[in-house]
Amino acid sequence: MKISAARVIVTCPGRNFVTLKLETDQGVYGIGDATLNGRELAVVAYLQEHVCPLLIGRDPRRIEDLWQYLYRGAYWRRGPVTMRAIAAVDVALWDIKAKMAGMPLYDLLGGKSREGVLVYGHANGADLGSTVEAVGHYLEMGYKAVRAQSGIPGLDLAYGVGRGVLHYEPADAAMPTETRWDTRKYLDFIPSLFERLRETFGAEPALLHDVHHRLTPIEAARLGKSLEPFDLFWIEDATPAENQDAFRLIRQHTTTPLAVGEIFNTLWDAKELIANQLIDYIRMTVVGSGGITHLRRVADFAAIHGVRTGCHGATDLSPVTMGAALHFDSWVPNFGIQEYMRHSEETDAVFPHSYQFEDGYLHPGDTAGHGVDIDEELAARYPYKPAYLPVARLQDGTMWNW
Ligand code: KDG
Ligand code: MG
Repeated sequence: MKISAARVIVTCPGRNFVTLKLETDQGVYGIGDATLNGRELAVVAYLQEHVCPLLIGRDPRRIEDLWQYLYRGAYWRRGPVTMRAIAAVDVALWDIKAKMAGMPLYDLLGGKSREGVLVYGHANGADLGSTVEAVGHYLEMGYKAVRAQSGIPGLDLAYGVGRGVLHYEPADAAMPTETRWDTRKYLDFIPSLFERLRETFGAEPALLHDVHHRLTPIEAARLGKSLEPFDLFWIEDATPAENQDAFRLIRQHTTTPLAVGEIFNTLWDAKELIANQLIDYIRMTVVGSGGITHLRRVADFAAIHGVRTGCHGATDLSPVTMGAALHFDSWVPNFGIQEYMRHSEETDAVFPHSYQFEDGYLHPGDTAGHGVDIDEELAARYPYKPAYLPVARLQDGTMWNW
C-alpha cells in the first residue's frame, strides 16, 4: 500500500482552514487539519514545499515511523508550524488506518472509555448582565459546562467577547485589531461575575474561565484565591506558561484548578507542569501537538501524574480536529472535558461530519475513520482571506499578551 497523492486545501467558509488530503493507491483517503490561526500560509508552504514530496510512495500504515521521520528527520524540532504539519499527516494516516480496518478511530485506539464526551460551551456578553443571560442560554441548550467571558467595565474590547453576536471569532480583521488591557479593572470585576453566576444558576453547572495569558503569577494567585468560593471547574492560561516554574507560585496560593496548554506543541512544553502536578488539566489537542500519535503520549504521561485532558476546541480548529479529538476523548482514560465552540453553518457544510451534540455531550459517531470529510467543490467557493488575531496593549501603550 502506498500514498499516491498529498494535497493541501485552503478554504475560508467564514474563517480560514488548512486541510491535508492523503490519497492511496487502494482508493482509501484520509484527511488532517493543519490550521494555524492568523499564520495559515506558513503551514501551507511547510506542507507543500517540504512534507508532501516526502510522503509520495510511502506506506501509510507505518504511522509511527512516518511521525518519527517528519519529527526527527527535519533536524529542526517542535514549534507551531512544524507540529501542525506533522499533526495533519498523522491524523490523515489514522483516518486511513481506521477506514482500512472498518472501525471508528476510537476502536482502533483501544475502544470507548465513556458513553459521551462532556463538552463546555462559550458564553459571552458585553457586560455582567448579558453574560449571565448568555450562560443561561447555554444551559437551556443542554450544556452541563459553560465558559463565561465578559466585557470589563472601563475596557473597550475584552478577550472572548463577540461584537454583538453569540459566537466569538477573534481573527476578525485583515490587520490585527488593537485592544487595551487593564489588570486591576479585570481583577476587581471577575469575582463579581462568578458570584452572580452562582447566585443565578446554583452549584450544579460547571463554570470555566479563560484568563488568556494576561496575568503575572502573583496576580493569577490572587484571582484563583478570589474565585475559590464559586467553585470553578478551572481557570485557563492564568499566566504565560513558557516559564513553567511560575505555576509553583500560583499553586501555593490557590486550590482553584488550573488548565494550560492550548499553545503548547510537544510534551516538552508541559513536562515540568505535569511532572510536578502544577496543573490539573492539559489543554493540548491533536492539531497543535503533532496529532494523535504524540497526544497519546502526553495523555499517558499526564495520567500517571493525576492530570486530566481538556482539549482545545475553538473554531480555528477545524471540524477535522474536532472529529479526531472526539475519538481521542472517547478513548483516553484520564479524560477531563472537551472545549466545543460551534462552527458556522458554512463551515459545517464544507466539512460533513458524523459527530453530534446531545444533552451536554458530543458523540463521535460510528463511521469508519475519524468521521469527518471535506467537500472540495464547496471548499473551492471560499477563497483564503487574510485575517489576524488581535494584539493587546496596556493603557499606556506597552505591548502585552493578547
Ligand atoms: O486562535 C486563538 C484561539 O484558539 C484562542 O484564542 C481560543 O483561548 C482560546 C480558547 O480557549 O478557546
Ligand atoms: Mg484559551
